[in-house]
Amino acid sequence: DEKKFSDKINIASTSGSSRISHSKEAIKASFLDSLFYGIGRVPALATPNDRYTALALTIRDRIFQQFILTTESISKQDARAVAYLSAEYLPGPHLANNLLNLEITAQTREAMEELGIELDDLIAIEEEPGLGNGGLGRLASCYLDSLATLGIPAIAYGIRYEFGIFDQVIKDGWQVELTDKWLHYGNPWEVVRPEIAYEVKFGGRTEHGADSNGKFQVTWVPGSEVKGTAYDTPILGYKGNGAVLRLWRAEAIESFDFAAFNLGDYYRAVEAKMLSENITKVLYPNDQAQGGKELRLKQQYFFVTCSLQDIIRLHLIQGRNLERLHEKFAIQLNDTHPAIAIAELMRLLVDVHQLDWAKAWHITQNCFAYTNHTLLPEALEKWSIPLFEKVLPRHLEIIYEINHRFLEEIRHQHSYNNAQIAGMSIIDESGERYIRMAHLATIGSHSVNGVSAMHSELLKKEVLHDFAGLWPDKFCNVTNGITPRRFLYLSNTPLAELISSYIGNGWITDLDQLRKLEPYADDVSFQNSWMEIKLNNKQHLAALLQKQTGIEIDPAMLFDIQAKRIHEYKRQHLKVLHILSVYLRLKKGELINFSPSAFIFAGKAAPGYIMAKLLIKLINSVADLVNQDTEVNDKMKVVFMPDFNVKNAQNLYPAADLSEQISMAGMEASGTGNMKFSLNGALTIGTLDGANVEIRQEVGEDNFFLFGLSVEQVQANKTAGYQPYDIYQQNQHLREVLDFIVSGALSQGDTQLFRPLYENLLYQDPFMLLADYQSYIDCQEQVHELWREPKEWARKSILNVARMGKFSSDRSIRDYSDLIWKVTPINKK
Ligand code: GP0
Repeated sequence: DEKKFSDKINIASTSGSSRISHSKEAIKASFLDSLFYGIGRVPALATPNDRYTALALTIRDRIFQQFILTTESISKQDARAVAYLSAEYLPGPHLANNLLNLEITAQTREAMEELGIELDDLIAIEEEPGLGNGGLGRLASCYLDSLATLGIPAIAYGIRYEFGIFDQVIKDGWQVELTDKWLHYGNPWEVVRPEIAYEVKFGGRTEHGADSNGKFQVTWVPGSEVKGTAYDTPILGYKGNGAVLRLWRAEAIESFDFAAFNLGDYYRAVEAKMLSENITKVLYPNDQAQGGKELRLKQQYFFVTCSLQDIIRLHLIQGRNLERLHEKFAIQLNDTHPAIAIAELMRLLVDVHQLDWAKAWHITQNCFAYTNHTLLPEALEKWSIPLFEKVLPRHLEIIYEINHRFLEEIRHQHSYNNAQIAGMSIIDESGERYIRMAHLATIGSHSVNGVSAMHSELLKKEVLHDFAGLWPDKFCNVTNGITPRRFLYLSNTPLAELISSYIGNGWITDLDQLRKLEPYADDVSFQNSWMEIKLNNKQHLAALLQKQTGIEIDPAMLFDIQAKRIHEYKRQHLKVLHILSVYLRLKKGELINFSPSAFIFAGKAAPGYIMAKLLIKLINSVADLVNQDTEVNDKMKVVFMPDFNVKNAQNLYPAADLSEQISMAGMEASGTGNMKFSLNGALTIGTLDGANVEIRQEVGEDNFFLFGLSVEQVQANKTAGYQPYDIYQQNQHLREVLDFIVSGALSQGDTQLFRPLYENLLYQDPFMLLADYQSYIDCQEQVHELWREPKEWARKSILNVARMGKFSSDRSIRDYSDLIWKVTPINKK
């Protein structure tokens, strides 16, 4: 029957039918159909959310139309596909982006207008899926956008957290976390696929014995089981192709505790359901740190096994041989969060599909590639053996076997000594025993990459040094990138249109074409239009901030912005020291060449990260003092924008004059916010860290404000026994600034509140703020000097944008495709 059905349908002609056209009239008709028959509403009773949902469904139909065509081409061409495994995604609001990618914004706006609806009101209603913490999750979404745009067959796998990253509100200057309720009003973008579901086992024990044919066989007798169900969100690339974001939700398996239910123990049966669903309840809100939490390990294993079982199913239904899995799938591990996949694929191939170990290992190594995102020691995932054994007893055995074979190899074929072997082992035995996930990922993959040139070098020099010596060819670099669709075209449409009117719109899919702007960098009328757009964007942001915080800022001020997770290594407090230095000097009448500035911060702190939360309080305390002080508040304002997320970010980047990228050198793997600011015409003040190095190379030394110690200098300083207190004593101005923090002036006379921060800086200062302080202050003087030359500033701003081509995520995805995945785009139609 099914054969007949599929034979009867010609997808290309059916989905191209006029019923789903992109005309204004068709959109209007579909909208009303969705409202009436999709959600059963009449206009008089329709709430704003009903209208939003009806439009989302209208657009979703049109996405599926493209999506179906892509899927057809992929299966016809039998192309190699990418499976991207990531515990986090931050797609941002879908509606406006999908309209842009379908190129139907204008007619949709008109269609809505004719119905008396303002499109922007509907766009504003959307709650974004906050399924990630920051850079890492947003990177995954930029990559999915580029995969779809380039037409590379791809499935992105992840977790459908019911509660994503918390909403941040500021109360009395402190961060308060509210639960995210992104699913509260439903999610029109996703489609549940109840028939795509897999069983997931946990705990229990293993049995070793022979099967009925006498073959050695391990059986995992689990302690509990849950089911993972697929929820698909089609992701549309620019002008056409589609990829899918497949997120897994944990549910109770049907048979679960049926016995208890039959006995009348209703509560126990329901409790089992509840416990099963816990696995995908909530995203862990820590950026870069691991707690060793059992539930977190379960989340990781849960989404990994569902994804791998799905990949195997997709492979087998095409009638392919499992031994050729690696020829059809390139599986990318976004950090070590999904690294358990190495052991899980071995288990599926050996225990479930009965392949022999050597064959399974060949397939595994050739499927997987691993991206490392950090050198921070506290962010390198490790699991204590007892915890791991309790949750995944069979995987522990498999990891021991992988490790044993690996250590034998390096001992005998490469004559490594015991100390080196201990350093490279998957098991850390220096104290309590741990599994090092980065080692598992490195050993089980054919490729390991860092996320900027500098980070990839440091990875080889430090964290994975001995592995790089053993397998030099395994290591490579893919510098991060961002999608120009969302982060320029969508969020800064006036600038995008100005650019297109000068150089055409080829840049949207070929960002290097921005170079064609260079000849206009000195063109006065182009400069004027450029800066006028910036000013409008600043007006827009000022209005938003006024609404959010009540603080008024003058759009003519220099907008100096630091927006990213709050972290000591990112040094938001260095920015605070600068602000206080400006404040104190203005008060004394010492600062003459200072142009009025608005200092804007945004970012969330991990709820358990005390120092980061104190930093937010400090910023808001400085804001309170400065903004009330009539002696200075026409020259400076300080604002903390609450709830930094993709939606708010899209309002920040276009309005920035100055981008703060001031982490201690060697700490920020890449950064991607740095790219978003620069692509929107902000100049960067930054250290030689992560991708800043490459941004400076591209835009030119003269168009980048550089300060601070280099990585080598940081290391030399540390070796020499860094003494922040000496710097404090030697620099009188710095001393005044630091002492001001604990003077009580910021805290109604309380001299204790900020003391932990102050003492940390004076006596430890692990991120060397004091060492970089003077260099930063001096560099800020240069910023202000340039700001007084508006033409020069405009010129540099234009050159920054013109030279950002390298940082398109399209380039990153091409690098991954050529260097690592060996995949090519499909030909459509
Ligand atoms: C790195 F290890 N990053 C981690 C992590 O757990 N979470 C996270 O967001 C970030 C890096 O800090 C980064 O430098 C990088 O650009 C991003 O991953 C994507 O590679 C800051 O954006």
